[in-house]
Amino acid sequence: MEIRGAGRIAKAAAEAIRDYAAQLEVTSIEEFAARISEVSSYLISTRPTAVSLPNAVKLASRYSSENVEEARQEVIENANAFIEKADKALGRIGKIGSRRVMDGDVIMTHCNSHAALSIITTAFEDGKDISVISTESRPRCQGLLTIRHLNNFGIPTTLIVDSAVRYYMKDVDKVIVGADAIATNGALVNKIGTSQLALAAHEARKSFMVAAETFKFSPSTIVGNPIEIEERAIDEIVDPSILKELSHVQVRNPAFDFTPAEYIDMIVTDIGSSRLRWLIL
Ligand code: RI2
Repeated sequence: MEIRGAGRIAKAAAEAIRDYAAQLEVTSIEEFAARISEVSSYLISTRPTAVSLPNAVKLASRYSSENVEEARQEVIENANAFIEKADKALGRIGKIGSRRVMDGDVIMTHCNSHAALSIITTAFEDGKDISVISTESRPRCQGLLTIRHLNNFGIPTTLIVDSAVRYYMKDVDKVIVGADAIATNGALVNKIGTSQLALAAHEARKSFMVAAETFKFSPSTIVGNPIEIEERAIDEIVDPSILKELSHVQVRNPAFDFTPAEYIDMIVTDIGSSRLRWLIL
């Protein structure tokens, strides 16, 4: 949790692979392969939900040479290419998505998505008179990072508790959120509570937009593999010692939820946006 945001997690993994490959002391290509494979599995195991992480690791750790020095160089170049692409993707998403933001829009966002924020801040910098309603995003309260970021841009922002989402939806024109993963059936996996924003937006006939780099799409869902939802420690919610007195109580803390494609109006990516509810890249 020191690195937040699925995109930043992906970039950090690519940097780790690159730096590891650069300093790796091995005598054979077999040893190089084994060590790269070992560190790749380790990195992937750190966060189970954000598909950007395995996608980044797979793209960064590719090589074809049988020569250690050449293979090392390939990994370094692939990792750098991924990092550069990820940086550019945020700018592209901001440009593409901000075209859909209208002057006067009130935008609701959830958690702390750099991709969603790129759309919002680009629209503001283009001169659009917008304001934002940001959820607190319990239990880690990443909404506090979002309001600080928006405040730095001078964007009028209102912080609300997660349970006030439906109450305020009548004041909203658009919901813009990020993505930890997108399945091939168009379903979104994002921070817990995203699906209640989508449901409330759907009920109130408000537009629901997702901002996601192409490396957030999950290739393994093509063959029906489910996306695992990370369940985090209960001490993020409650002092575990309280539970000692409450023998009939358990606490659950899923970090992400699923939003079905039918509640999503648009997915904005670095290669364009789509109103299609079923996306196959
Ligand atoms: P960007 C975050 O989760 C939030 O769920 C956010 O919507 C999503 O990643 C995408 O964020 P976490 O990975 O990649 O920090 O757009 O737990 O920054």
